[in-house]
Amino acid sequence: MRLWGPEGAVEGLLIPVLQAIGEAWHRGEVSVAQEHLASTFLRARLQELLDLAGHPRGAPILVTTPPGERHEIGAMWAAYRLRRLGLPALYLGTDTPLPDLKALAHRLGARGVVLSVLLPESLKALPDGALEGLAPKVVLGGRGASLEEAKRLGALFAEDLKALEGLWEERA
Ligand code: B12
Repeated sequence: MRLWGPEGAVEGLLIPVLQAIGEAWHRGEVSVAQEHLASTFLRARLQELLDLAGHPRGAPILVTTPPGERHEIGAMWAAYRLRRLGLPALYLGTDTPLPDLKALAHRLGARGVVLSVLLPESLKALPDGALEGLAPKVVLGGRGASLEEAKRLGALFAEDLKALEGLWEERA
């Protein structure tokens, strides 16, 4: 971690290792227990980084995944990248029901919601306009998201994490 720096270690080592173990699980070469061990280790490191990035004040950005989506690393990494910019990103965990997300966003006065999507099916299951009005800005990203789906659902699309960062430049 020290030699690579935190971001180098996550992007250059931890995420590729998780991907390799996850792919091996998908091929049936690695057990559920082994995959859980690797995911739990990586999740703990990402949580540490999130904590180290501080707890900026202000209207939060809620980061989660859509209903049915339990791939969590992309969401945690997106939350960290926003936090590192001084933005109050709150990682909620995965698979959040939309009515609950909307209620929490309104209660906290959130400036936005960010959804990390790896399974395209999790978006296909949602009706047109399902993300409209969740928060002032709703952003979809990740390999399972697309501009077309974002438009259909009433959200913005960020092609990658750099684009996501650019969407919050005003730092209200
Ligand atoms: C690890 C993994 C798992 C783990 C998840 C562990 C966990 N706790 O998160 C386990 C084993 C549980 C799992 C389960 C499943 N998985 Co899986 N999984 C993976 C794997 C290997 C890595 C995913 C990951 O976490 N990557 C880490 C992230 C950070 O990397 P990334 O996805 O490249 O993210 C980058 C960008 O997408 C982007 N990004 C990510 N989020 C966001 C958000 C925003 C806003 C922005 C701007 C950018 C952004 O930035 C990231 C960094 O550059 C992928 C294959 C792969 N090689 O990627 C399959 C994969 C995603 N899984 C897949 C599938 C099918 C499943 C299951 C349905 C399998 C099953 N039959 O049960 C279940 C679904 C569970 C569910 N309901 O969500 C498929 C999806 C196929 C598809 N439909 O397109 C994949 C692609 C595997 C494959 N080759 O088929 N999986």
